[in-house]
Amino acid sequence: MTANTVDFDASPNNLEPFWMPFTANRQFKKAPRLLVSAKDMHYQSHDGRTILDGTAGLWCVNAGHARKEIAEAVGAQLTKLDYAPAFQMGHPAAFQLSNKLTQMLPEFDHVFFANSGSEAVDSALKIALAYQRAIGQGARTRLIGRERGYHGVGFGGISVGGIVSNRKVFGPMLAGVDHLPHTHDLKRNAFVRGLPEHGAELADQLERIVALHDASTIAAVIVEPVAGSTGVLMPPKGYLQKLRAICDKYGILLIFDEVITGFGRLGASFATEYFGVVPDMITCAKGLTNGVIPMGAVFVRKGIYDAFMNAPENTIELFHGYTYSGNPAACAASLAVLDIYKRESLFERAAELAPYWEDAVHSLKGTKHVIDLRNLGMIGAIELEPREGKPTARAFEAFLGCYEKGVLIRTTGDIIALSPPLIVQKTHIDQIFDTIGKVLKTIN
Ligand code: PXG
Ligand code: PLP
Repeated sequence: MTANTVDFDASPNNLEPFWMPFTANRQFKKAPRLLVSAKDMHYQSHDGRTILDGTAGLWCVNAGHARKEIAEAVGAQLTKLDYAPAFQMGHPAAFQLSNKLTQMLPEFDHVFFANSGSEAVDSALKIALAYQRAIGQGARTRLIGRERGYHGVGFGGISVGGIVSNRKVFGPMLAGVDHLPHTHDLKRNAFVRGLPEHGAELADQLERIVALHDASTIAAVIVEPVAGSTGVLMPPKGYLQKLRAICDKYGILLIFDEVITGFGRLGASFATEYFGVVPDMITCAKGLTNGVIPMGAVFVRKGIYDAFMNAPENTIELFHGYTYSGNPAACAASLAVLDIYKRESLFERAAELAPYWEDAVHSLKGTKHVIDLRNLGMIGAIELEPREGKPTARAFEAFLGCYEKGVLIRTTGDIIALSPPLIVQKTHIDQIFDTIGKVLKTIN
């Protein structure tokens, strides 16, 4: 090697240069957990162990790991057309995918592509502002999120989001944002199966926000139909319907962030179908490609796109987009996984398994440290009593304990969140909850 060449193979096993996302880097690098291969419901770790995936990666591998059909479709796409400019040019797969996606949700007639959930959220917020302006409501610039909401990590997403640690060190963020209260209420709703009975009235807080700022200043409300990242909070019965009614009353757009609930997680295509509540926009990502190629998307309800189409035909209607909007390989992955979802009826399968899953979640009632159990579709949550003076420590020990015993779970704060691939078998479900139950008994 001469002085001015770089040896790209130097120290390939040095863990240091990678600044890992949402990770305790120093702790991890002292005792790393590397996943080196995956198939269907299982990972293999670098130290040769088989790990059952209780979390579909990060809520994204809904059709299970290493699906051959997806790999082949992506490979074929890369060989045929690797990349096409996204602005003022097109390629067939992006149009094909938009058609397939809008067929899934008849009230929505256009799709905007991004590369992650965070970008989908930023795109939706920008479309909301631009739409209000396009219909002569340009004073509507306020965006309303919710406490404990997670909408990714862009400045738009953390502004409307409500997770304190994701916001507090990043300055003032977007101006003119306000937040609804969260709906978590252990006093009234602990250990409820499915949707909580109490709390629909919390949607009326939107009336107070409207009274404070005036409806004429509010562009959109964004919520997760089921809050995932914050630790799985189900909407109280009637809550989403009330939000929809209040938004309608005041001309406010309603955005459902379905990055987690989209593509079968609840045993329906999307939460909008599951709850029978139709928002004005839906953001999605994750299950859109089975997680294998980054992609996000925004569905817009009929009429929204049309409102942008009034200027002369040679004008760009929306000054927004990404180098990789509708990336060919991502489109190919998505088309292939949509085929799998349909062919294997995975959304229906999730609905059929949901009662078994519910019983398995609630079988942990009475287990040491457990203060609440929650479930909906193929989502489960186990809330632990935080260790005195050391919040999150107990749940992280449970995570490590389960990993040691060959089950991947996910923790956030002192809540264990579970979301297996939708190909999960009953024996896997038993293994997940047996393991968690055993581990909880052994930790302090
Ligand atoms: N909105 C919602 C509702 C999400 O759940 C995002 C936006 C952002 O997506 P991207 O692709 O930018 O990460 C998400 C992502 C967890 C966990 O452990 C959840 C997410 C991401 C990573 C971890 O709960 N959700
Ligand atoms: N930064 C610079 C300097 C760029 O040229 C671009 C895109 O051309 C971006 C950021 C945005 O990148 P992307 O389109 O991948 O979001």
